[in-house]
Amino acid sequence: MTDPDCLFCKIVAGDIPAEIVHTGERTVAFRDINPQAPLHVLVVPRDHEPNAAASATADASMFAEIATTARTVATGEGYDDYRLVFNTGAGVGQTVFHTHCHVLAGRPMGWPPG
Ligand code: IU
Repeated sequence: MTDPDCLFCKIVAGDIPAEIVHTGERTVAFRDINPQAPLHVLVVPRDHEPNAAASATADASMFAEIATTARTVATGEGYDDYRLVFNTGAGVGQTVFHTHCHVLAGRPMGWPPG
């Protein structure tokens, strides 16, 4: 399932360039264009869904796969500690409506998040 108007679908398809750091059967990971930490990668499912809740409804195993991909990317770059963020809804800052998991590491992080 893809959406022809979706930016991340175009990145997954290779139609828009991105710095891809990992490709899997069902996920792709690439560096965020506006990094908020020394490591800032987005893990996205290849299948288009507008947010994490919709991806989970479509296929509950997708969360596990995203988490596994995130761990592979973070530990592969030397980070055992990292933060995963799914912004879900414009009200909390989601701007791209294709499910994505932010993988952030490499600096101190406060709690609660802003
Ligand atoms: P958000 O959770 O929807 O706010 O995150 C979208 C992210 O996508 C955000 O961190 C952007 O910097 C990032 N991004 C990108 O990596 N490449 C792009 O071409 C665009 C946004 I537009």
